[in-house]
Amino acid sequence: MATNGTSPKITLYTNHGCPWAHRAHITLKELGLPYEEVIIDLEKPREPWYLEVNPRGLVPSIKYSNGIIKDEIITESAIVSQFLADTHPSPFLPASNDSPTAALTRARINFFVDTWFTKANSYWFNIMRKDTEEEKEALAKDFIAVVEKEIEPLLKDADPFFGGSKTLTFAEALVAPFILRTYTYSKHGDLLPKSIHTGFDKLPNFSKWAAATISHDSVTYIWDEENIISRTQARLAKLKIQAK
Ligand SMILES: N[C@@H](CCC(=O)N[C@@H](CS)C(=O)NCC(=O)O)C(=O)O
Repeated sequence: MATNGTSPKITLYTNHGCPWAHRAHITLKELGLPYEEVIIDLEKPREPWYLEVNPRGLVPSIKYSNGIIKDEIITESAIVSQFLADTHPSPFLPASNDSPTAALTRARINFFVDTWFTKANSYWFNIMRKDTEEEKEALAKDFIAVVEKEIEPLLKDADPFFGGSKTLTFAEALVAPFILRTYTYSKHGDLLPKSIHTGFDKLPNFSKWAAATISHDSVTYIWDEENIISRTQARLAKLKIQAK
């Protein structure tokens, strides 16, 4: 069993518009860990002090102390979330020696997250970048087909969360920021075709799981929908101009 030492002191370097940083917010909230946040302005070049924290200049990063560990910096969203979950074992991500089936639970979660990111996640951003409605609709169809083939079967026992869990898990923490953006951009504004959420609604396992996930308090508490939609519209317009 990992040792927690005394209660931790955590600083999260973040930006509320970043889906990768959103993973760390969900994890911290779900584990019930208090933290201080430092917002990094991603519109400006990173200041030298932040490049000392994270030489890659990306968010999220954390600084973590617990009486045994002193002011250690951890970077990369999946590693940050994994570190927090492993240091504070709970049903969110059981420690591998917690029970005879815990290692299997972890393997299933890892496979689900891997499947979302290797098979499905790139679609929504690629769809947004297409110029015509026809191109967007064609790729949206492929996206729905991939989710139906690859993701829907992995959610057969979701109740409502991954693997039959009644509470949010590490699987949701890593994918929820992207599911939330996909639904939001398809339902509101003009970033993604409406056919995406109507297509997803026809997938019984996925739609039930996604509805529970994207309405969960740990997922929504830093979410500022209007601001994120308008920033994404501006970023996309800039990318399209650069591509010409
Ligand atoms: N692989 C990184 C990706 C993090 C990332 O791309 N963060 C973006 C914001 S969403 C960032 O910090 N970008 C800095 C920049 O664009 O200058 C992770 O998972 O933490």
